[in-house]
Amino acid sequence: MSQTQIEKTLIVVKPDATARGLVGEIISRFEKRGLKPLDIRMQTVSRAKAEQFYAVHKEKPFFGELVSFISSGPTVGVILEGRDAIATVRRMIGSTKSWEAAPGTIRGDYATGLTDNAIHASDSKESFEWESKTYFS
Ligand code: FUP
Repeated sequence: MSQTQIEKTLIVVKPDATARGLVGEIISRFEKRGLKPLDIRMQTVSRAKAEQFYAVHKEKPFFGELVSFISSGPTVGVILEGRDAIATVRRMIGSTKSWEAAPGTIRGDYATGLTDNAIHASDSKESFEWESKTYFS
């Protein structure tokens, strides 16, 4: 049949989207696509946890803004499992910059900015391992 494999990924609904009441809508899209939630947690992450979570970006000029934003309010992290989950979810969330994200993607439908772009999703197995360990710690 196909070459794809069952894998896990992490999505985090960001504070802009939780504030706007989009948690159910966003998780529902993944469920309808056949991605199964395995674990879920709502939390306002501390600055320290946010810095760990985004450690890969620590040298970037936007690091401070990113950390402040993600720790500014409630987030919802979900571990999803499904066929080719990492790439499938990345396609579903759309481009990082909300104004470039295609309609029909989560960012294309709901995101309003660059830092406040509604959702995070792991972009590789390595980032999934690090991010899920950090988020659920
Ligand atoms: P993505 O994996 O699509 O979330 O995007 P990146 O890993 O490139 O960026 C991580 C986060 O930093 C994104 F959610 C958006 C944010 N960002 C900024 O706030 N400013 C920038 O100039 C670039 C990215």
